[in-house]
Amino acid sequence: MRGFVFLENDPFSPIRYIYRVSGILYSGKSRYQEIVVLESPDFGKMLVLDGVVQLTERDEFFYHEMLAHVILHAHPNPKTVLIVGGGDGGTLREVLKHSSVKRVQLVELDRQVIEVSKRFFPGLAGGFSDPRVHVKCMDGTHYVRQAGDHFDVVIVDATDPVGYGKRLFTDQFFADVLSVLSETGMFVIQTESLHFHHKFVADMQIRLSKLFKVVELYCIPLATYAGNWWTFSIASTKHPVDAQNRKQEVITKYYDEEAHKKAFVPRNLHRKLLDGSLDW
Ligand code: AG3
Repeated sequence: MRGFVFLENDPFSPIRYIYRVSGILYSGKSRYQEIVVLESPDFGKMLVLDGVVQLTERDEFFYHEMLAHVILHAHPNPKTVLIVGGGDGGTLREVLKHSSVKRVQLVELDRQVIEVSKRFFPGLAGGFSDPRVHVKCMDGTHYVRQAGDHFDVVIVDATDPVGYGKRLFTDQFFADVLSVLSETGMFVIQTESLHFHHKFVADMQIRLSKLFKVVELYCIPLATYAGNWWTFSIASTKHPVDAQNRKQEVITKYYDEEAHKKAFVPRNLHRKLLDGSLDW
C-alpha cells in the first residue's frame, strides 16, 4: 500500500493503535493542543487531538447518537441543552434532530477545533449555523460556575481525563452542573473504557451518586477508541433513564428503543462497580 501509518499516542490506554494513513489533511497547533486531520483508507477522515483519535467518519455516529439520544429520550420534554466540549459538532448534529429542543448552548474550550471541523467535517459541523445554537469558546468549568441559565439536559463530550480534559471530571464540576440543571434535569458524560479504566468508571459513578438521585452506566462498542467497551455515565434529578420516556421521532443509524435499553450494564456489574467489589 502507498502511504504510511499513524501510531496513536493515548496516554490513558495500555495499548496503542496503528492506523494506515493515506494523507495528512491538516496539522496545526492551537493555544490548547495539537490538531491533526488524517485521511484513512479504512475509516475516512479522522480527527486527532494531541495524538489521540477523537472521531473517524466511519464510526462517529455510534458515539454521537448514543451520547445524545439516550438522554434526550430519557428526558420527557427536553427544550434547553448545554453541550460542554463537542467542538467537532457531532453531538450537536444529533441534538438538533429533536424538535422539542429550542435552544442549545455549546461551550468549547478550543475555537480552532470548531474551525477545523467546519472545514474538514461538514457532515458533523453543519449544526453550527442553526439559529437555535449559541456558541461560547471558553472553559466549560467556568461557564457552569457562573451561568445564570438552567438547562433540561447537560451533555459533556470531553476528551480523555488528561491535561485540560481532567477538569471536566471533578466533584466541583459535577456539583456546578447540578446547579445549572432544571428541576427534572439530566446529565451525561463520556467516562472511558470499562475494560481499561473500570476504576475510573467506578469512581465517576460513586461521585455522581453522591449528588444525583439516579445514576446509571451504559456502554457502546467502539472500534476506534482503545479499550472499545466505551462507557457513558448518566445522572438524573428525578426520572429514570434506562428506557425511553418518550416516543422516538429522530432518524438514526444505530440508536433506537432497543439499543437504548440494552446499552445499560447488567445490574450485578453495576452494583459491583458501586460497592468496589469488582475484581478484574
Ligand atoms: N470525545 C472523546 C472521547 C474519548 C476518546 N478517547 C480515546 N480515543 N482514547 C470525542 C469527541 C467526539 N465528538
